[in-house]
Amino acid sequence: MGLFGKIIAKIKGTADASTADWDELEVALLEADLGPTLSSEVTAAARAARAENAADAISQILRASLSSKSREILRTDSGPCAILIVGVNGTGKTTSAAKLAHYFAKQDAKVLLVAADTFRAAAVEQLRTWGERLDIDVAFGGDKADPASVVFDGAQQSMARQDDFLIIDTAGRLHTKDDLVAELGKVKRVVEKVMPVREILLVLDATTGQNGLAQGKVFAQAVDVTGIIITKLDGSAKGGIALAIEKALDIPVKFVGTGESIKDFAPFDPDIYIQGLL
Ligand SMILES: Nc1nc2c(ncn2[C@@H]2O[C@H](COP(=O)(O)OP(=O)(O)O)[C@@H](O)[C@H]2O)c(=O)[nH]1
Ligand SMILES: [Mg+2]
Repeated sequence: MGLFGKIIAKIKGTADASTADWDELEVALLEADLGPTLSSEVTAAARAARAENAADAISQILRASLSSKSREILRTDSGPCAILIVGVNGTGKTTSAAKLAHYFAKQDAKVLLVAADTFRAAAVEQLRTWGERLDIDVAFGGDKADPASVVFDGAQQSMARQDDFLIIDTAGRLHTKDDLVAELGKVKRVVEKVMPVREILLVLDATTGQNGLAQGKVFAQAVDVTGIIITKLDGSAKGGIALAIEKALDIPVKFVGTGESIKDFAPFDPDIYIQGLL
């Protein structure tokens, strides 16, 4: 049974659901991280429908709250294009960059990964280890290399090889918004000297709930985020964050991570997602 299954079953079983039942539904929605606005909207819609139709009403409003923007990965008609992976440290950027590279490689696309989180030696090692395991090339620089120079070299290499995708794992330090704007802006401009950047994917950790949403807002103000990867949906009873984010930012969730291994990654499917919630 999904996150709201129990309370919906209860409401359905009564001819007239009580105020306490509706409150219970609203609390369940809040606990699932739908956020206050959406939780009260959904409860009101369910309440306006008859109790036996509550599930349909909820499913409809959840569906309508999802972004109508395309969830496809944007690319160029020909020649390489770049995907920037951004987000706070620990959210799952490096893991998701590797998973995404593998996802494309399985479709016979040519991919180069760039280890641009040069502030942490372990982050470069981590991506290189993924690359070896998955048989995907990884561009990297020396110890504490300037991220922009690593990215520039990687982009030139990728252009020479005529890859389909250049996937760039960036640093997630977030001292101030100004730092973030300056750093991500620089990385993007450097890549764009060589090839177009078609996607900036923001990685958000589902277990951080509404805090993740706040992070999302900061990044969306700093750069043109084109899509979201939600990670750690496996370890979370808070799957509602995908909805809260799409509603608040109108940026489509494009992929979800559901575990630490390479297979735990898939394009976001709204139908499966909503079924899972209900
Ligand atoms: N359970 C779970 N763990 C994940 C997922 N994605 C990443 N992780 C783990 O989260 C931790 C941080 O991931 P990492 O890619 O290093 O984050 P980064 O600092 O943003 O690059 C690692 O232990 C990953 O294995 C996911 O979808 N589910
Ligand atoms: Mg990392």
